Amino acid sequence: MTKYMLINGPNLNLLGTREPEIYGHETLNDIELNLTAIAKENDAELVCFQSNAEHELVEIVHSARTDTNGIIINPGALTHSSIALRDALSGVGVPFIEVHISNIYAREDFRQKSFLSDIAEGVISGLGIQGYELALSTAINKFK
Ligand code: CA2
Repeated sequence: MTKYMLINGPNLNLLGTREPEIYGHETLNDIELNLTAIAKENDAELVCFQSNAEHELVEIVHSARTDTNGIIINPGALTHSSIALRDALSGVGVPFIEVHISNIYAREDFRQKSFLSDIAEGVISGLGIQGYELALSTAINKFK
């Protein structure tokens, strides 16, 4: 059975509670349940993980090294700052898709630099939470 990981970074546990005009009304739990169902329909396993701590995100990426076919990651604000997360993703060699709910290129200047995009298989930004579904379907089809 193929296995995928959904990783969400800092503050994404707040989805659905504030700033709905930017991040929508759905909670992280809604997203995780929906994606888990999509994975199951495709005979795949999905491991969901969220943390506000950079080191925990690095550790979960390391744990994907031996048995995970692909990673879908919204690194939150660490997108714009974390060389450690970049090195972890590059170090494990597991293909990943970077997802952003908002269009980071239509926001503040500091959001327009990603430390991950150039080593990602692909980037989805600005399609709302549908971006996660598109990323998972692509991962299931592409990373076997
Ligand atoms: O658009 C995205 O998905 C982001 O990765 C979200 C990050 C932001 O720092 C990135 O630049 C773009 C922030 C996540 C914060 O999520 C919240 C959700 C609800 C309420 C408050 C924050």
